[in-house]
Amino acid sequence: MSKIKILQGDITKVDVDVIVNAANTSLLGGGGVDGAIHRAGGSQILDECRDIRARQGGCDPGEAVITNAGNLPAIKVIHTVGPVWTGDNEGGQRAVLASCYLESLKLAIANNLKTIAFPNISTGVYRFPKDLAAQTAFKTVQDFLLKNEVIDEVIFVCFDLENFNLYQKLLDS
Ligand code: AR6
Repeated sequence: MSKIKILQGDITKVDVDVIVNAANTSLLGGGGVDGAIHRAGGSQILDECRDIRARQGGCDPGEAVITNAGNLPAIKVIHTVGPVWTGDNEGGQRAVLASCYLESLKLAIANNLKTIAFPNISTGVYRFPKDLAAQTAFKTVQDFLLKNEVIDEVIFVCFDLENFNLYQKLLDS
């Protein structure tokens, strides 16, 4: 059975070991899924993001950092920063997006977290084309799971129907 699942809904409600946040380089919160996670999780998450900023500055695109999950059902939140789409993959944005998924999975394993939920990173405010983002995310996770047996479950949590349908097609193929 596949370890990859898809869901349509709100990632803040998903009961897994770790949920991933589509943050920005400041780590200080924002709109979209970032705003939803900070609102639902409470101030503990922002406090820890501030500590990380004090230690290492923010978080570069394609990198990931981890905090506790405050009031969320998950144990931890991994904050990763997706690429801003500027057209034509000119800045290697596809590789940066793949790196978001890969670094998040590695960080989950390093923290002994075995079930992980991802939002559709960069497909909101950062305007990454949804089909290209879905292909990139799905392939990166699929390849990772072939080589790493530690992760038990990866859930792609799609907020909108368009993304859900794209992931459904990838899962069926
Ligand atoms: N649960 C799951 N997915 C969600 C939720 C939710 N509660 N809310 C929105 N989405 P975005 P980005 C979906 O804009 O494009 C923030 O301000 C949304 O429909 O949240 O990576 C950050 O601070 C879309 O498919 O993130 C950054 O400044 C996906 O999450 C910037 O936005 C990502 O949309 C990051 O932009």
